[in-house]
Amino acid sequence: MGKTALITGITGQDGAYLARFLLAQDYRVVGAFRRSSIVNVSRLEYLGITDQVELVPFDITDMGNIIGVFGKVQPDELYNLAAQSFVAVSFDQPIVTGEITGLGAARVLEAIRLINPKIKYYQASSSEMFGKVQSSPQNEKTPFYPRSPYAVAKLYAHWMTVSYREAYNIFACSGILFNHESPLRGLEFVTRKITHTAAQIKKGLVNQLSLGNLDAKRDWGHAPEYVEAMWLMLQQEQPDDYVIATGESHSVQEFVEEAFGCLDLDWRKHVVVDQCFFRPSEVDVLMGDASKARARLGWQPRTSFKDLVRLMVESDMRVDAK
Ligand code: NDP
Ligand code: GDR
Repeated sequence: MGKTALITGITGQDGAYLARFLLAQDYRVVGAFRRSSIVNVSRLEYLGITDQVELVPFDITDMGNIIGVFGKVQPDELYNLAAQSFVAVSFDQPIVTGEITGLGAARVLEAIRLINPKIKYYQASSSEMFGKVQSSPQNEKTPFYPRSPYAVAKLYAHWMTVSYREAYNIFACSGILFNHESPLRGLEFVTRKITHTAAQIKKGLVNQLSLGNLDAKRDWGHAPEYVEAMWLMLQQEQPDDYVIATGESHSVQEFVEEAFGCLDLDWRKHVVVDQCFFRPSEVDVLMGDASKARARLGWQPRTSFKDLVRLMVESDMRVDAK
């Protein structure tokens, strides 16, 4: 058995794909999950890896729990993916978002400093930190301008990562990942909401898809490729921060057109715009420049926009909601 990796947020989209990737690299993978009345390991089940991952109860808001888990697991690498990750909800729950998404990272970094500063740390930072973009495309040098409580919390976690690297020499990396999607994406995010509902319409189960801002543009990539970049960052000689993106930007409407097109459906007959899905402040357009990752990590995206939409639609035609 090789190194030990501890993944917070193991029950999420990226946690599942990262666990699969690390298992294939012969890692011992420990997944830290939040205790609830029903523990949802459906994504690990979907990938057929539940039995290969050691699961430990973990809550990123509880410092004692974090210290206990790190002491017991003794990880070589720590991937901090746990977050309240839905931007829309962060406007309704700004404090809990700050506790989990912002201060959570600070607790994890502090536990690393106290228990074993040799643990390598990956922080799941976000293109949302660029928010109201100051220049385009966005790279590691682009100034940040967060536009939601989620983005503000992520920005705090990002700077704490940089700060612990510089102050305590911890091998801490911040991966500034642009949107990445898959059949395992949560149903509340716009891509999966579109592909899942389009499939439901095709199956005759529903007739309407309600969306918010169709003009928002995002740089959408394929999640399994993005978790590889997380690992690559921790294998370098020096810790650093990297933008991970495709370099292409498409609107929500383009995603809708593509998804409905895959099913020979006329989207205009089914899509309605509902103000309730608009956000108090919006991120209008994001487009990443991942040339540093390409040069230093040898990382590049492999799935085109059209192929991403199609693989999600096809998956949603095969199965029901996860
Ligand atoms: P998900 O929302 O699918 O997963 C989030 C994970 O965090 C879940 O496992 C969730 O557990 C866990 N979590 C939430 N609160 C706590 C808590 N208090 N203690 C412990 N665990 C908790 O996110 P993704 O997999 O899509 O994203 C992974 C990370 O990357 C997140 O930090 C996200 O903000 C960030 N990110 C994601 C991008 C994307 O496009 N997907 C882009 C850039 C950054 P539970 O199942 O119990 O809710
Ligand atoms: P985002 O993803 O906010 O970019 O955050 P989301 O899919 O929620 O929204 C993308 C864009 O689509 C617009 N939109 C809608 N969004 C949702 N969820 N539902 C709708 O009905 C709808 N209609 C239009 C939004 O306004 C927005 O402009 C994701 C999360 O994974 C974050 O955790 C991560 O950090 C960023 O991606 C990068």
